[in-house]
Amino acid sequence: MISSWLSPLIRQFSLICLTLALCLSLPAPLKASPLNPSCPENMVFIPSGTFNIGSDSHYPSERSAEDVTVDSFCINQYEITNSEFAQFVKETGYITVAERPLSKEQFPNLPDDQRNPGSLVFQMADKNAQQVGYLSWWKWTLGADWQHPFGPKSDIKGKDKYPVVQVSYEDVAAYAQWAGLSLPTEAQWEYAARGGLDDVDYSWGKQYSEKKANTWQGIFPFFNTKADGYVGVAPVGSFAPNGYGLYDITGNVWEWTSDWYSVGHDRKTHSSNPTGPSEQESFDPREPGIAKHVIKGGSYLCAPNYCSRYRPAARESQSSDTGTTHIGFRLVTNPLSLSS
Ligand SMILES: [Ca+2]
Ligand SMILES: [Ca+2]
Repeated sequence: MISSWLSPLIRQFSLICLTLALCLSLPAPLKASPLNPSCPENMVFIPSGTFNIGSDSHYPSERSAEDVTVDSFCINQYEITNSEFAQFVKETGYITVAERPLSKEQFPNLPDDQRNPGSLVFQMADKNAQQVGYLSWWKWTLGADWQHPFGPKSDIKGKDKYPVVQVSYEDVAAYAQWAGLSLPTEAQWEYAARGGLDDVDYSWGKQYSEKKANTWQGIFPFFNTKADGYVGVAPVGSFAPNGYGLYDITGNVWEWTSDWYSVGHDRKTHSSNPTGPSEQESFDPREPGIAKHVIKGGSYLCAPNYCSRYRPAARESQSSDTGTTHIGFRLVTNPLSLSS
């Protein structure tokens, strides 16, 4: 998703800054949910089971569908919100990748205006344009970060219950460490997203509905009819939950998983609790040489004419050092960990 010339720069910088994440405070003990003692607060218990991961009837990246088994686990009921991420930053002083400048020592040949902190921001195309270049709707924007998702003139005031965005994989992994939780594997995420429904395309059933999740109606990226009530991000829980009680598991914002990306599921090494390929095996033919993670669920930018990935089986690759205005996350934990 990020421009190929830009990604290596940010990637190198992220690795240098990795030590920040390792200096975080130890996680606080998890408190059990009063409604579901097997899981921490704000999490839902997902029973173990076998399901058909992937799809043979959609994008090639979803093939081949195969049965896998996952153990029981707990998963956040909602996408992690601005309020929750703010608490993490308040307690740890964590600085996200998008907030870090690129130093002259690290990038001596980089022009000054490209060394300032920033991130990628979605920009709608001119509705009168006949066509636009692939991914041209992503604009590198100085000053864009989780507190200013669309640049310095934007903010998150009054948006405590909106999902946090502009967070890289490094950022969400740091949050998970602080919270004492984990990023879901792709298999865990997809199993939970199905909500107990197998052999259907959507987390709510067989047919697409513009009322079931925050997606894009109209012709992407030219115009959005707002038929579902939201042109952009919606507060978490604005749409009905799936069969497991999970809100916005498809749509609203994409969600990071711990799996490295490769095309299809053939590189999954086993059928029980699969974890995907290794970092060295990660491969996206659109940007070879850049290891990427799997993101799931689609977002408010996914439309029937482009990126119809508001389905549990759908998947996309994302440079691990890059957040955008439409990627967030939720976390998981093992129910047995609560006994400690
Ligand atoms: Ca929408
Ligand atoms: Ca989502």
